[in-house]
Amino acid sequence: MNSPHAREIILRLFQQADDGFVSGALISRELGVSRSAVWKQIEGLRHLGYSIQAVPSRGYRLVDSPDILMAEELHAGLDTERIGRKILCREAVDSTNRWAYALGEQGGEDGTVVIADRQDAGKGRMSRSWESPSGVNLYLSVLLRPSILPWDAPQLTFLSAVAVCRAIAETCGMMARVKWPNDILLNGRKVAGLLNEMSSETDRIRFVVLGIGVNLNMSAEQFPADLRYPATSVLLETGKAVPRAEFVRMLLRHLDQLYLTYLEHGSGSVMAAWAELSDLVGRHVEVDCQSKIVAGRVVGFGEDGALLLECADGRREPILAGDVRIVEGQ
Ligand code: BT5
Repeated sequence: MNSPHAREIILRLFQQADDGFVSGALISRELGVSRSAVWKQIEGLRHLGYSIQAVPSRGYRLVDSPDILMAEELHAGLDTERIGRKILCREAVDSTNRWAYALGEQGGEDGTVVIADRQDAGKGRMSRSWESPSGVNLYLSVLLRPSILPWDAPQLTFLSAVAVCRAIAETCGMMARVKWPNDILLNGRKVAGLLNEMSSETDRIRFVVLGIGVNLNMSAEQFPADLRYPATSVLLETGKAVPRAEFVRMLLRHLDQLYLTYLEHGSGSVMAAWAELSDLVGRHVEVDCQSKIVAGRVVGFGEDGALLLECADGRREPILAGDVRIVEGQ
């Protein structure tokens, strides 16, 4: 048995142990290897930063886990149906979206999740960049092959947004808000960004990549000074560090539940959940659509995820992409 698979089994046994102890005999039985081979695997885990106590006649006990993102550990506690059946982790990549996109082109499986500890060229929308220091945050992309029409794909951004808000709420009890189209705000500051990319033919999706970046434990000094929008991390808002592996599992569970509902029942419930997390309806905004700026009052969101604006002349304009600025005092 290879080491990653053995480590996954041992970490799962620790999670399932009632009193925290797992006997060497049980591990050796589950792995089908000798007691000395078990000891070697335990040493391997210690080497990765896991603190494991060995007590004669009781066995091994996991005292502390390092805050690393390792596929075996993420897998060990995961019970999703579609998303995360395969998880790949790397220490550094240019961009997890690029990595997932390349996997998509090579025939990668639906539901594959890729995670990096650091991105050297993290991507935002419209060729902008995403600050991605190591050891503190989450940079994750999911490869999906949904049988939906290409023009429905933007709905998946709303699905990611709801999943991120739910995972943040479960982690720290704070309700994040969504800002159309792809920002997640905590106390009015950007805590996460989403970037979905797609490969399609005229009326068929080959695959979609859901890119999710969440600032979990980033410190104030790690943010560059020239951000477009005030930014924050969960740690900065709550004073508590987030164990990243736990957060990933929660996020994948929410994504999986929402995705299954979406595939079975359509976008209705996802869009309704998203609209509840948005406080834009009724606000006066200006939307920078690159080629033009459109001003108006937000009256709702279309099923395709468009922002519906009522302009000064009474005209209703659906906007599919752009950057929103709330115009105060109207
Ligand atoms: C986004 O773009 O918000 C989408 C970000 C998506 C990042 C994820 S990480 C995993 C996956 N792999 C990737 O390569 N990307 C995805 P946009 O709305 O264009 O916002 C980008 C702007 O936010 C930048 O121009 C900065 O001003 C600001 N920014 C950059 N890094 C930030 C950070 N870590 N936190 C908050 N704001 C940031």
